[in-house]
Amino acid sequence: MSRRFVAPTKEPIVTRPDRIVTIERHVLNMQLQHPEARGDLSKLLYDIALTGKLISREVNKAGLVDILGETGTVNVHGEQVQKLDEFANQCFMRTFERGGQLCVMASEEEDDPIRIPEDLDVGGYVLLFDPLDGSSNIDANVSVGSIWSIYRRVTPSGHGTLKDLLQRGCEQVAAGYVAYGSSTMLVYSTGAGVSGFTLDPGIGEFLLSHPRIEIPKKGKIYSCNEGYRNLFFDSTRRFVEYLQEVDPDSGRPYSGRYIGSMVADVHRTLMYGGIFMYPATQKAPSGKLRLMYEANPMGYIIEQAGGMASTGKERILDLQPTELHQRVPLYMGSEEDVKLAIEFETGLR
Ligand code: P6P
Repeated sequence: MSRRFVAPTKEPIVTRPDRIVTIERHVLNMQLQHPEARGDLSKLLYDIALTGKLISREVNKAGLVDILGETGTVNVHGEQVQKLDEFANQCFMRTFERGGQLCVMASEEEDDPIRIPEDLDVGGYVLLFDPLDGSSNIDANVSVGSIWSIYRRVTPSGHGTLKDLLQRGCEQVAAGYVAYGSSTMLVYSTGAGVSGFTLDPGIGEFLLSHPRIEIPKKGKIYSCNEGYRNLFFDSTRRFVEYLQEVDPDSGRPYSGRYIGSMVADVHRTLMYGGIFMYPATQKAPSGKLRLMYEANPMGYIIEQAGGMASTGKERILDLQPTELHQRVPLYMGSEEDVKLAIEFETGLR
């Protein structure tokens, strides 16, 4: 008679190092901790994983198939839309419009809110996404990523509106990203810490590889585009110069690392510590990165991992959005490093 498997420990399955945990199993275990949950958020997260697999497959063969090059169209920000951008955008829209969990969506690639087709069901959640962030790097085979943010709707019923979309980042119920790099990683949080999954393309599963990601309280890496140094405001320039001073007792000089792809730069910051910053400049007083589908979801992940995400003056997740594609200066990463940046940007240093 076969012996029943006796678990070697009562540790929850999602953190037991001796088990292979798929993201679907992880999501289900998280749901089971909320008896009131009906499973709609779980279905959304399953579809995030599906979308990540579909986009990963295309990104990883981009060099082989004539999918590179540009569609010749331009998005709302005046940027050339790469074919992979459009493929990723369509992947998100087609996957999520059919699920029945959303009342409205918004994409970096779409000027206006994305309405759920009339013949399909609407639900109680809202999704905002950047389908393929960093896409200007695709032709150079640099890591790119998808960023997504999920809220509960605030309007009572029917199709969602801008009011459902323009919520503060602290109201997010889930957020995360898929990094298409040396491996494809899905990193997400539903408010109880950050978990990372690595795609095994051989079986098409995201497997739990980083059960609980926590960012170091202080790092040794700063990340910004120093090509704009002469456009930085004085406070920003002085902060960067401070990090570059030689003072071994305080761990300076920091190393400079900048990939130019937000998902890659933030993922490195999450894993190693330090600070990623895209500050306001004299040319772009609101910075470049978008609040709703870049700063808020990445800031949520960084905070859930024990870090901080600030505009240099206030918490990003406290900002009340006014426009769908609004930009925001951002400093995110290790708590001590972001606090130091705030001291410079608020004139305390
Ligand atoms: P810059 C990519 O185009 C992107 O939106 C982010 O992924 C990245 O962090 C930033 O812009 C890079 O901008 O001005 O340094 O090229």
